[in-house]
Amino acid sequence: MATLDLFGSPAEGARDWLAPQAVVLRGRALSCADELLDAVAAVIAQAPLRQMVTPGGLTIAVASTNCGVLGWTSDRRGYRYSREDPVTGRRWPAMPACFAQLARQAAADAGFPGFEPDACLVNQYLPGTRLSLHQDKNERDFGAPIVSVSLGMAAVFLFGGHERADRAFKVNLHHGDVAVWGGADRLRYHGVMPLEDAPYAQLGSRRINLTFRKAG
Ligand code: MD6
Ligand code: FE
Repeated sequence: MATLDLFGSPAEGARDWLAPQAVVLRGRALSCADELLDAVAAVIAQAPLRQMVTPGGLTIAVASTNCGVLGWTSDRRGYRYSREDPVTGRRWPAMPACFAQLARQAAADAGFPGFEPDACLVNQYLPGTRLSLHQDKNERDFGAPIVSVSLGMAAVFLFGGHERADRAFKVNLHHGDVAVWGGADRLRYHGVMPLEDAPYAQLGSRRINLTFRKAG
């Protein structure tokens, strides 16, 4: 029922721990979600969504862009953070104030005070899009956590161990949920299962994920 969907995560305020230093803050972004989505549209207008290519030459299914001082990019030469958007040749758009504030506060709620992200990767998923298991290790310092904000259609997040073959938990992420992992859990494998088509409110058949990091 559409009315149930209006409330996003079914358990606003709950904290679901995935590991000692990894938690999903249910509905943490709901109160500012409309503001976040307006800011996402403004970022995409300046730095368009694009499908990047892996060093191995495969096209990444997720469409991405960035905001903040540094942006995550991938091409035939490798994965890295850059100050310029290779598509426009300009700096990435500034990180909107509401993005930085949410990331900082969610990190503090999860036990990581003092998080100051300098990079926000904006990912768009369409029905069928998946993200295979990987570790985030292009950042200079693994001392800072990762903050991941889900907007739009729900997704099944995979949260694994420190080896690719380790068993991964499946976690449903709804509009407004914020996942935070850091410390001993910073380098765990994670990914997203192929998205099911269950249109969500004003975003329709899309999921937007914001991933905040301290990259430089
Ligand atoms: C997500 N993205 O889009 C999570 N990590 O829900 C990632 O975990 C990610 O998209 C490293 C590099 C690119 C990514
Ligand atoms: Fe990742």
